[in-house]
Amino acid sequence: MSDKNSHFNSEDVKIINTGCCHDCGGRCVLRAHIKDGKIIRFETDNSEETTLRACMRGRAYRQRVYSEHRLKYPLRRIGERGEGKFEQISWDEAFDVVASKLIEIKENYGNSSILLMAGSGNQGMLHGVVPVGLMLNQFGGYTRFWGAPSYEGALFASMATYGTIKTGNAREDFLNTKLIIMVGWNPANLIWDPETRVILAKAREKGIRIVAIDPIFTDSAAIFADQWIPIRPGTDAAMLIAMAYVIITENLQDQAFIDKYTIGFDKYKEYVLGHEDGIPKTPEWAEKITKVPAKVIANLALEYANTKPAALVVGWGPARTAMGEQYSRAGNVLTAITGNIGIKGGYASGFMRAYSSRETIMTRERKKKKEGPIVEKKEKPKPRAQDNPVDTGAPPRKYSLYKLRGGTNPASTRVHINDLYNLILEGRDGGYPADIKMAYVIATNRLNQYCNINKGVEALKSLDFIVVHEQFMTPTAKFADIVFPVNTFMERNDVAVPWLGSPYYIYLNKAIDSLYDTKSDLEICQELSKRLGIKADLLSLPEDQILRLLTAPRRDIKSYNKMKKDGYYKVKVAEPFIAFREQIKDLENNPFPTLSGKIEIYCEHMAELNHPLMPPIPKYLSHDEHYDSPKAKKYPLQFLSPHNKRRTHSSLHHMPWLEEIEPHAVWINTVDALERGIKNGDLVDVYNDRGRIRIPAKVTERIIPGVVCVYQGAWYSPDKDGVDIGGCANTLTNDGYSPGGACPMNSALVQIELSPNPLKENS
Ligand SMILES: Nc1nc2c(c(=O)[nH]1)N[C@H]1C(S)=C(S)[C@@H](COP(=O)(O)OP(=O)(O)OC[C@H]3O[C@@H](n4cnc5c(=O)[nH]c(N)nc54)[C@H](O)[C@@H]3O)O[C@H]1N2
Ligand SMILES: Nc1nc2c(c(=O)[nH]1)N[C@H]1C(S)=C(S)[C@@H](COP(=O)(O)OP(=O)(O)OC[C@H]3O[C@@H](n4cnc5c(=O)[nH]c(N)nc54)[C@H](O)[C@@H]3O)O[C@H]1N2
Ligand code: SF4
Ligand SMILES: [Mo]
Repeated sequence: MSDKNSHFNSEDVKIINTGCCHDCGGRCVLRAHIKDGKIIRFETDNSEETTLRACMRGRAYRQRVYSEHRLKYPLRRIGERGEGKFEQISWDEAFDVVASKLIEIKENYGNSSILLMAGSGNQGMLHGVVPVGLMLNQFGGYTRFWGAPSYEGALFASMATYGTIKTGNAREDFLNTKLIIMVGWNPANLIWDPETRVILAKAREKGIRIVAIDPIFTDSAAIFADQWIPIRPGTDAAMLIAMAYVIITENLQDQAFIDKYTIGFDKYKEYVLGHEDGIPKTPEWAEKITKVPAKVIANLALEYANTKPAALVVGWGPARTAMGEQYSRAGNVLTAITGNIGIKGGYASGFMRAYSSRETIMTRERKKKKEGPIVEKKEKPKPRAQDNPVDTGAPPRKYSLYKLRGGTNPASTRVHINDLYNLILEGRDGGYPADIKMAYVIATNRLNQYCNINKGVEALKSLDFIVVHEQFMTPTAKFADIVFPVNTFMERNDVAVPWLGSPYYIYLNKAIDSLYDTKSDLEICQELSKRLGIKADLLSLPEDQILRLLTAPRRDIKSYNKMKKDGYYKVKVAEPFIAFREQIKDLENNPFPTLSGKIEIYCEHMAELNHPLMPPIPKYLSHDEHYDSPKAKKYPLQFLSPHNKRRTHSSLHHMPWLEEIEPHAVWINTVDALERGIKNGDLVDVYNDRGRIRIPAKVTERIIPGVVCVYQGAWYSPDKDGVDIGGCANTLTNDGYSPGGACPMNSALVQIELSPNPLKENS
């Protein structure tokens, strides 16, 4: 078969347009070259801009598809829970066991005793969690979580400030700005869509000034930035508030914008100037907290206020902390008081989800036709989260912004995603809304990816039954009673929608038959549904038919067939999206979707919630696992666990090509290493009261003193003493959550020492 876009064709090689949709903000094109039923190589998108080029992880994907570690057939546990001992069983047996357990547990304890632990492994519309959610909804429901590990602090702050999560400007608009400030944002390594880093490279070439604020000298700081401002983790709110101090005292705020579009500036001013608590939030005040010199803070404040338009990008990493939403709110407010909202080259910092182009088109169409909702009656709606009967009619969660539409689901039947181990261990007696008996685990390496693994082990061990859909024997799958072996992107059809409203879709055409005795999540749910007595509906249709139904409401896909043929569909966009442009042009007819209709510097709804750690204006707050807490005496190092270029969470573990890119290690500054007698490459123990990991040290100046970093995603692997020699960050992190719902993955305190030398101990 010939293909004009390929340079590598031969008669016996067929090219299938497919893609990769792991959860890294990507969704990228892969063109699989198939020979004798096997993928022999991948190309990626070679078409015109915007390119949907796969990253190195996608390009290396053959090593994952053909990994010897793939799960090959259904498994039943024979050893102790978590021991990892299983026997092969038939699909029929596996389906029978799971269906009968589901029925038994439902009859004896009710649907709320079934906990759905779902994750982001597959971002397609059809596979992964989607069929399981549909099946369990029809089965009477389940207990589910609220809160996303990625961004809950940012989301809460966005809702509180703007009443929506649709903030930011489209990527290409970075080329219209004069200054980009990246706070805790590393798009050189982390994918937000395949084009973001290309745009930033172009911005740099254009001479647009870029500043990076991060405790780590990231690849983004190195590649894109003119200035790197190292900062103590968890203290950015103090820096942003001190910037507001400089702007206010220099009278550089955009007063006309503030008067017209915001409420509560005066209350914020009282706090910033110190009239409220006697502490003026000067750059000198912030220097002591952040370790950023007062002069650097003042200069950046002056630069931001005097350069218009400017884009302040308040990233998610610093919001993945114990007081995450305060930082995000402080950033949002700063963009408002400088009037950088709703304008070309500006950036309404917030959730950081520039919805775009795609939505603009849909909205515009809707307005034009004045025909009401996008989903017409004859079309089957997308499966909706709120269809879970266990949540139906439940009153709102106590500290949610329940008066606002959108954002976090307010049902009080739901438990925070980082609090599920307490839910399992304590149940109703502990004040939780359910007593959990079984976990249904799908597309997540739950144990590995959420905080406090040792507590997680205890919780999973206490359950009656666990079923896991997986492709690999992950640390979580080891705890299953039944493991369903699942196929990969390459072995089924799906459609994926990218993050950030990027204007394109990818169609993942099935490239090869399912390997071994694996099935798709959809096929598994189809079989289970029969045994659960669930009537045929969406789930029973063939893949392509379901995909047509699921994509039907997306009017900007002008040709489904073209999307399927090409493996992608790029939506033509008239102009880049700018959040709140309509509000700024005509506020009267387009109020902000907040309760006041304006940008809320002071949020009355938050004030009503009356939570001591949820002030209605953004504040810098310390907490009990911060650098200045009593715990820091025993555990003086702040621990970060960001995402990195080699991995997508824990999904790409068995890929030697990717391991070569960056060996797993704890990053530690030369000063801290010297103090502890640690040399580059030494094996060290990183520990706190929650656990201990053992990994090599990377001694580097790229991280500031007092801070250490272990990139998330390495597989938890306890030795006989319980020391995690896999070096999983979450062995050390705290399973709490901020008042607004942020997971505090970047707010742990630890100590480091050289690992015991086995040779010495044995002698
Ligand atoms: N310490 C620390 N921890 C973190 C973070 C952090 O910054 N620091 N970040 C958090 C964030 S933002 C996120 S989003 C989470 C992600 O955490 P998870 O959602 O758990 O993501 P993965 O670790 O990639 O695990 C996904 C699993 O799904 C499997 N999988 C892939 N495709 C399929 C499929 O089609 N079907 C099925 N059944 N399984 C499939 C993969 O093999 C993999 O084991 O991690 C969080 N954890
Ligand atoms: N390659 C790759 N790309 C990905 C992912 C992946 O796993 N791999 N995951 C995707 C997913 S699901 C998500 S949610 C996003 C996550 O995207 P982010 O949340 O942006 O990613 P992180 O790497 O956790 O954090 C970004 C930066 O914040 C810094 N940081 C941490 N704490 C602080 C702080 O207190 N202050 C400041 N100023 N900086 C701080 C870290 O050092 C890091 O450089 O990435 C997505 N993209
Ligand atoms: S791993 Fe993420 S960025 Fe890389 S190819 Fe896959 S979807 Fe794209
Ligand atoms: Mo995430």
